[in-house]
Amino acid sequence: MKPTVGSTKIGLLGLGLMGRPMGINLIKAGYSLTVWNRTSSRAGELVAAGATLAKSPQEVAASSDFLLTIVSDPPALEEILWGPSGAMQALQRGSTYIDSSTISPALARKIAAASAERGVRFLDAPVTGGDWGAKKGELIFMVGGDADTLKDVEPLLGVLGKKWFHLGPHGAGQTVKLAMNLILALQVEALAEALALVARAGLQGEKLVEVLQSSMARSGVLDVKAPNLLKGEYVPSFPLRLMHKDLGLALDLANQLGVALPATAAARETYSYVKGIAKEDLDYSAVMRFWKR
Ligand code: NA7
Repeated sequence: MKPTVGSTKIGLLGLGLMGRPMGINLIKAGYSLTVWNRTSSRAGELVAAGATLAKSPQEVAASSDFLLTIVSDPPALEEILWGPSGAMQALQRGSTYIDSSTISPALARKIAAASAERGVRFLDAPVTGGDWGAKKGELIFMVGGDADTLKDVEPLLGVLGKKWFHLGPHGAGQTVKLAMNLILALQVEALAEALALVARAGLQGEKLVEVLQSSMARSGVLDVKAPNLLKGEYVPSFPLRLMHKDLGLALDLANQLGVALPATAAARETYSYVKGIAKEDLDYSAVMRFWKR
């Protein structure tokens, strides 16, 4: 089944930094949307825009042709799928389920198997682009699962994002997402280290960034995050607690596959330290605080 504006019913579970703007874009595109969030007060903006607020994940799944989930981590996703009033028991035969949370490839495969038992097509489709990408409808999806299913959901992905990649069977989207996030984490940590060195030498960090941006070391993520590090302002776009979670998931996967990730393991210690001292929710660029002890 392909989504059709006006008649297709979409369900959305998870209204965090990412889920809320994704929901707004679906409504703006004309889709009928039912939502649920553990903290129901976060649904206010979506309800005002025309979404229906359901009482449980089960209620959302029961009324959806397409279900989309985007919650923090594997335990959160297991809770909304298999906890009391969970969505899995109510997913409709013939419906399609897309999960855009970043979770383990193993959990993605477990969900794919449970969905198949119910006659439901599943895709793991984690995203990159941060909350600004979600707001602008410019996310990038990394997709694992059946190519025909992906073809059918392209109209929905086109509302939420600007590009999608079919990367292989179930779990492939999550595997590539974890590999990508470890690169982002290491790049930002490397910039923080270099800024600490330059500052201790009595030089201005701005000068280092200026040189970087003209050199082979330039990158999109450094362009976006360098101002945060220079100003010491870390309003969450992609929260440090979630990057820390992703580094843990990458290390777990590496352990299962027998691959050494020494730089990732070291970086996770730095992110762990900052997560431990942070009193509020911070962007992952706050890894700089490791050097501001
Ligand atoms: P946020 O802004 O931290 O939002 C997380 C969402 O997950 C939010 O809706 C939470 O509900 C929900 N959540 C967390 N734990 C649970 C449990 N146990 N049960 C139900 N719902 C839960 O994250 P983002 O939107 O930035 O990111 C979402 C995903 O995309 C994540 O995997 C990233 O790595 C990528 P709450 O509002 O706290 O009640």
